[in-house]
Amino acid sequence: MTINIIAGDITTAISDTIVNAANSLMLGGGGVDGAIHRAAGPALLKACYEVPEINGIRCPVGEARITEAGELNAKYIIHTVGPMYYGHKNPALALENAYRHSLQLAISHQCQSIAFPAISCGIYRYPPAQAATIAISVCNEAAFKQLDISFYLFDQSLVSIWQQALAETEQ
Ligand code: AR6
Repeated sequence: MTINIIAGDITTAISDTIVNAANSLMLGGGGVDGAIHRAAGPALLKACYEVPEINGIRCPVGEARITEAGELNAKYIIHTVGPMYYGHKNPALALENAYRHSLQLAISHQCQSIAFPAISCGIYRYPPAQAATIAISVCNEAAFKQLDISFYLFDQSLVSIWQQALAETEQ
């Protein structure tokens, strides 16, 4: 297993699966969600509409859903919904679940590589250092050892924070 930390745009990733930080409706949005939908094209939106919905919810917070990847260099997009940091009663557990369910879906679809953004660290305002610790610790679980995991992080401050969290697990 490898964990790579990359400064850059996740829509440029070449990976079996790319994770989207979506919202529960799963029909696109701002941030990385908007970027992924723009780069993937209309096939991704169509695939999202086909995901079963209950009362406007296709993917509850902390869960994950898988679709095709449209024009992106991936077999699949895994859509997960992180918590809004302010307002969720247990944001740490919800973020942990978002990572774990994404990794489990990747494995159950025979993926060898997976690319993540910093789930919840934008519009949902999760403190990045805490998010990084959770992200790295779930990725290090024994069940995911066979995966090559990459984090695509947009700004340099997040890259340093993720590198620090990774270094702490290697000590
Ligand atoms: N590649 C990699 N990282 C990116 C990219 C990109 N192209 N674009 C933004 N980021 P956010 P959230 C970073 O807000 O906090 C959407 O509207 C960004 O700088 O995209 O989970 C959804 O529909 C930040 O570090 O996701 C939801 O409503 C990180 O990705 C809501 O936002 C996550 O920021 C989800 O909020």
